[in-house]
Amino acid sequence: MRTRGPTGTILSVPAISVAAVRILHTSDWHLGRSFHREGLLDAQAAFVDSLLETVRAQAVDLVVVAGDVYDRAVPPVDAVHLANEALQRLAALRIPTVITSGNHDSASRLGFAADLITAAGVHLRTDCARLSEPVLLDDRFGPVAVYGLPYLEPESLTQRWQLDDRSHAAVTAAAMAMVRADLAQRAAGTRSVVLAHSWVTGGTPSDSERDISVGGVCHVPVATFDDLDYVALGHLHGRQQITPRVRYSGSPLAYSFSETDHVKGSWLVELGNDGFERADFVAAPVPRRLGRLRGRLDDLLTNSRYDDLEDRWLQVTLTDRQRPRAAMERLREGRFPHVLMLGFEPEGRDATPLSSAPIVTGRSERDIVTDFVTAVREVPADLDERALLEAACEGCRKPLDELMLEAQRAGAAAEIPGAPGRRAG
Ligand SMILES: [Mn+2]
Repeated sequence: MRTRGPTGTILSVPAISVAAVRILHTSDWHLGRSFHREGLLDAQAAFVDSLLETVRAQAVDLVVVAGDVYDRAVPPVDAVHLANEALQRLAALRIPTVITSGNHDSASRLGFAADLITAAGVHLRTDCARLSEPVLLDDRFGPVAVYGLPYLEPESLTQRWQLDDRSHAAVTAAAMAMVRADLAQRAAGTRSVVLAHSWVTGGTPSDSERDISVGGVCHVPVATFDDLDYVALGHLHGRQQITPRVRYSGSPLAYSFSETDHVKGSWLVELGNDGFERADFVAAPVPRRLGRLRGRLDDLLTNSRYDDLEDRWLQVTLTDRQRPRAAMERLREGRFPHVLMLGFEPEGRDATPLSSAPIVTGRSERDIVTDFVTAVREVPADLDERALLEAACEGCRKPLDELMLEAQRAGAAAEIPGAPGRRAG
């Protein structure tokens, strides 16, 4: 393979020779992401350790990461350190690695010094101009060409590539035409692998992918990837196969409670003489299992049915008719220390939203607020609470000038926003 160096010099990178191609397919690391305020960096580091262990134990020849290395365009420093460590360890093992940018990555930042890093066997494919330039491997059956498609943004590429249709399907089809043009020039029997960060029609999303649909229709038909030996997809966070040769590895960790039942990890793919032979799933370490609980607080705190959930990260929905006081504290201190999300869906409550107009028209403020308390709590305000509500209504009714006068008397005029004499800065 010949690649253009940063100053226009031609660097020669020889094809990598292996016995039979074994590819480890992963994606959507989202380094730097947390889970409902729980830091995940240690869990992400444990995944990187397990990935390296798999590479060694399974004699992997090629690692591919199909986008969303980072969670954000400007990732936190410790996430950059972890990515740096992962690449250094892969390079030290002399395992060729192809990494593309996803919709969460900044292509320019992830692709920093890509030409220099290529020399170490790590191929950062973040530039659309280079998507038809494959990384080449050789095994005893011949060459394998690996094309990395960065996330293709319809907004910017439709004009650049002069396409009629501004959609993910159109830009991906255009990119694949370039890949096929390159492939057609290569030796007969060259096997092909493509990395893409797309939502292929038929794929199932979860709650943790960022919407990819801005700028056009979001789905890409699977036929766009016909005739390739393997397509390593990223973007959807659940592992799934669209066809045996077109798969999502999913994210290595769960990033939303909608992924409670997911099995996380990577695909270990083998290519033989005729291309795709098999794919086996390699599970990733689980930092803490997820769980979802629903019921009345007292039952959740006492029923032995929930023993198995005590140590999990939990999403809890309480169904008590009356919203219990200090529910989060009671759940965490009483039994489930790792509750991360708490919701209320009272039993028997009519879920149909009411129009507020008939409830408030022609009624006193005091009646409206006391009714509101009864409606949300199902218990009317007691005498002390009524007095507080009354005082609050009274406070709201006082004219502003009266409030300011009181404040001036208290020598605190500057504390009232917008009060005369208050100066900006
Ligand atoms: Mn993602």
